[in-house]
Amino acid sequence: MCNKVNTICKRSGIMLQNIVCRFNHDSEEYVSADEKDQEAYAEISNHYLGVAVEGHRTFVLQPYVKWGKDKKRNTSPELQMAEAVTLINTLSNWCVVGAKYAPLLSLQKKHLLGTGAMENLKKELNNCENPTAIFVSTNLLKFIQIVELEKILGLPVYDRYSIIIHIFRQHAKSAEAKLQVALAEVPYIRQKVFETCMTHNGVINITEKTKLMFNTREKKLKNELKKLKQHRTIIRSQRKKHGFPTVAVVGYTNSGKTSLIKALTDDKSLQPKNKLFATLDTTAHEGVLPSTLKVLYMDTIGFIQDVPETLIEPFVVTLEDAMIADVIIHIYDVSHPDIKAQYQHVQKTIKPMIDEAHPIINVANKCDLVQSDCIPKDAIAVSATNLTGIDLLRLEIEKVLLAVTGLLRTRIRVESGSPAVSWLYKMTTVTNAQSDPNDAQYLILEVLATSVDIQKFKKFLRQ
Ligand SMILES: Nc1nc2c(ncn2[C@@H]2O[C@H](COP(=O)(O)OP(=O)(O)OP(=O)(O)O)[C@@H](O)[C@H]2O)c(=O)[nH]1
Ligand SMILES: [Mg+2]
Repeated sequence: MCNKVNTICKRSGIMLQNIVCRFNHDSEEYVSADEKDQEAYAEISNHYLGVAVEGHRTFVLQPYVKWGKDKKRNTSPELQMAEAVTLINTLSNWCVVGAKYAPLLSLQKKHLLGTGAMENLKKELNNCENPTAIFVSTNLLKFIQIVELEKILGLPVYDRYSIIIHIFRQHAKSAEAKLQVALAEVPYIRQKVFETCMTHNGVINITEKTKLMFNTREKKLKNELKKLKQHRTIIRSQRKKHGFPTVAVVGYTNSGKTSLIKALTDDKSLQPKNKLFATLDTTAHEGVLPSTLKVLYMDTIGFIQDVPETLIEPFVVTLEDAMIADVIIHIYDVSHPDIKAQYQHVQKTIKPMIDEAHPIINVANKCDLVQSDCIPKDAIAVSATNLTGIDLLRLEIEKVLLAVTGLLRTRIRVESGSPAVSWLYKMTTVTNAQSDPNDAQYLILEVLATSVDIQKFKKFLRQ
């Protein structure tokens, strides 16, 4: 349920100047102690990002550029609007009470809209039932645009960056995700403070101490993340040592990554949700392939279009970690009307993280919602919720994995109960064991092992 909140335009009034000036110039009080720095930062952060917990009755404004280089060609304003509405509905206690398209020539104008369009917007807001906020669905508004819109419309204004930060904040559970969210918001706040302190001839009137405060915060968060990353690297090398091949599942947000891993592993702890960015952490889940080979599936944060790079940068580091997996599954929602733009966005984002030969399996998920002729030829059709195509996908994963990891199927005859049997069970994947029909004292084991494993086994036998 949406709470009605005070619609006083907080960002454009005296309060803003007070906070920024205090932050910027009362240096001794604010930069001397770490704790005070954090307090000051929290105050500024709340101020610029707005408060989300109480919820908002939101009016969504979807701007789009009609022509020129900024026109988006692989999607449509309707599809962008649908995503904007989903973003708002993802936030607890937020709902959409009205929506409007804004065809523009550029997104750079001080008031964003022309005079006529602004008057129309005001009328629509008046006809709306108690709107308490406006979401302008563009990646990043300039501070002056936010201030002007708030002044004219009398409601707090959010852009995609700030809305996604609020979603991240609500969904971050682990220490790492919380640090990543904290880091992701710093560039936003810093830019807004800088823009606030810009004189009309474009000079940023800001003290070195203020700059230092942002840099220090950023550095501290990065260091803490680095420590967590080192820990993850150790875990990863242990995984490698124990020979678990890894499969990273990547894709647009809400495409069904978590559902797919749940279907492949039957891991009850996984909770797919009909929300954007339900998953923020990269987590590993054990599954078994048809040959009994054990494999680790990595669940990852979803992608989204039209957000500034600084917002996802802290998460890219974790994503890059997942991308060293032996195989990558790119899953997409084949029933989504914006499938083309979503697919291209994910491909474009992962490309710099992997080399060209890296094996990728395309999975067209939610095939239960479309006709079979809608499935692209180069993809495996799957329904993660009703398990269609999951067995076929497992076979494909195994085929690709065996090819990239150099694992070979080998039959080895060993004496039953001998140390050689234990060695093979410990060091390789035994997929089948039968007693030798010619001599019951012996076993014939089918194993998956690399040529290096086989050399090691031969050495072991010679000892
Ligand atoms: N009809 C249908 N719905 C599906 C299928 N797979 C997933 N869903 C639904 O799609 C929604 C999103 O699923 P998730 O598995 O959480 O998607 P995700 O990609 O992990 O999403 P994020 O972590 O938020 O990026 C949930 O409501 C699922 O029940 C499918 O094959 N068919
Ligand atoms: Mg998920």
